[in-house]
Amino acid sequence: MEIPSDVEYVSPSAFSTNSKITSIVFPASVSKICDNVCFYCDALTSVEIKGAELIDSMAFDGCNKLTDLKISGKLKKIDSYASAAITFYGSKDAWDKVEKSDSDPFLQRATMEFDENHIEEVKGDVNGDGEFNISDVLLFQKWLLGKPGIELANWQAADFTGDKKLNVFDLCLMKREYVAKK
Ligand SMILES: [Ca+2]
Ligand SMILES: [Ca+2]
Repeated sequence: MEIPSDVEYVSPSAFSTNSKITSIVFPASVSKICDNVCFYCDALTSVEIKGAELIDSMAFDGCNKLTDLKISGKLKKIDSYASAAITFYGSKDAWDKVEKSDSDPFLQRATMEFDENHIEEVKGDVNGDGEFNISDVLLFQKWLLGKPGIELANWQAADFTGDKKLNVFDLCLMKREYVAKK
């Protein structure tokens, strides 16, 4: 399941003991993975955490099938009981700086993969600098007007309508999103 990208908070134990969910994507807007959020989700195999700074205790405790856990490079602290195979969107150095328990058996067992080149996708961030702001709106507008030499680093970020095409409808939604964000 994909949690909508405007959700900022998922409460502790939100999916606890759910045996139907097989995958969960926590959007970049969710800054904290609360305790027990997926406690004993025994069908869960993959989780992607796009922006959280904290993974609280027992968030994935008892998720025995969870073998694919992708974690944002923004992570600062991971409490006990993560999982078997972790992909961290950052360097090994950054991972070493994450506050964690060295005696956590789950972390000790985990196989780590470091994906330093992963770009956290930020909706609207067409120039790919990691933030959505007025310069993205102006860039996209110029691109739509066909100004020469204008390139979008990440065109998908502008596809607000989700139809894999870019046009004025996307620009309208982008502007609305920009105004709402301010
Ligand atoms: Ca940007
Ligand atoms: Ca579109």
